[in-house]
Amino acid sequence: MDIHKSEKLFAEAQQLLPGGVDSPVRAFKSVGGTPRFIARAEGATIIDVDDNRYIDYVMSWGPLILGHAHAEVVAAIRAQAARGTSYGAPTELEVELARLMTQAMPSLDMVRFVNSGTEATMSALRLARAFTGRTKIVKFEGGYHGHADMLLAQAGSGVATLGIPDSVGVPPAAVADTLTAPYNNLRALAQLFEAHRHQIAALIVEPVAGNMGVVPPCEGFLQGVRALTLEHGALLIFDEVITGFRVGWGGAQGLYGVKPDLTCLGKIIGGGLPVGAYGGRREIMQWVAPSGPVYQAGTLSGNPLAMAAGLATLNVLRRTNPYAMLESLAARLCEGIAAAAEVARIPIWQNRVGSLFTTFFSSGPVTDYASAKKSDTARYAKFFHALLDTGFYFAPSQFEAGFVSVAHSDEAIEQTVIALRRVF
Ligand code: KE4
Repeated sequence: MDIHKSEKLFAEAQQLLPGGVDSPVRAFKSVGGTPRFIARAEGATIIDVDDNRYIDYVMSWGPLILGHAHAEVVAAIRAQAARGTSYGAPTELEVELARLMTQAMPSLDMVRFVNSGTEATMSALRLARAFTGRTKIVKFEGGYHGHADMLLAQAGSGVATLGIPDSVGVPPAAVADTLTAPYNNLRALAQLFEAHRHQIAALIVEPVAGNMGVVPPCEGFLQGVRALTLEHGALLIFDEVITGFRVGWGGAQGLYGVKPDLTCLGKIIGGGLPVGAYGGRREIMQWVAPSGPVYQAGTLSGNPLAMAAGLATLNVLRRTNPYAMLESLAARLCEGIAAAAEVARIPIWQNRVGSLFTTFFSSGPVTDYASAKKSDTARYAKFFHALLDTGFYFAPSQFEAGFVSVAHSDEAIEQTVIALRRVF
């Protein structure tokens, strides 16, 4: 495969951008090799600057549930751009998108739009601390909620990918109030709450973990977390940046029937443009400036161009309800992966929730960060490159999620399954 233009661009990029990228996981550090510079994309296909085509299972890390360059999304962006991209003033689009989201998720009385998942989680935690008057927060080992200082404690995603214990530059004081517990372990969590009675403002959790690779909640785990937070007067924050509108129209809270106090969203609600949001119970959200004393602001928050892309995306999802189709496409893919690995007698463990999946090169079950980290990341790197070299773009890290979109046809899945037999 000729990738000389990517190689040339990567050399140039590394002079101008740290690691040649604008987000660490894109640099292929954990799998090695040269990241592909993408020229254009359509449907489930991305095309690099050397004109190599790939069936894409990263899909911009989740936003593109409808596929790349979906006609209705592109049309909405074009039309809005011609009317202006940002006014720094309220628009009807924000009201429309907020209404759609609050209808989809009953726990959302109100929302505030921001520009990324990171902004959403850091704002939600500031709000939770203000509302409860407490300072400690709880997250799970391997959970990733963006790169705000207080959340870079035993984080997943790129922090796990790069194997850095936590980020330097985060002063100990910034994480002094951040407590961590193992995911899917209610006993450890109960002990943590007991040891810090009346001090914990909130617990933030990925209801389906996506940043240690995909790790679903064990039976009763989310219900147990909900009960513990209620018992101890702490707010429950669902970080649904990945799962929101991904695992169902009502997100993971709809799928598992657990109602959080606050929810963080991103990715799909921006349809590929920068949008994050946090929202929840009216009595809590009223504390957010200017209706309340919790300050949070943003020049481009709720900008009409991004709102138009998010609105178009959610409107198509609501109209077409593609979740059953996404489920069967992803199930076919994972069955194909399992069959190919079986024939090659290579031990893998797969976790999948709807169109969200990860193939762990692990001989045992992966139910938390400790077990995820036992995966053979060198083998994963070989798997990744063998697929990449034959035109299939999987996540360039064992500790990330894979994504199937509406644009992944039966043929695309079939081609992938056939390639997987060779790859294994
Ligand atoms: P952003 O600030 O990257 O928009 O969102 C942060 C975030 C928050 N919560 C969850 C559950 C997330 O998965 C993320 C971001 N996800 C990563 C992929 N694991 C984004 C990709 C990247 O970092 O380049």
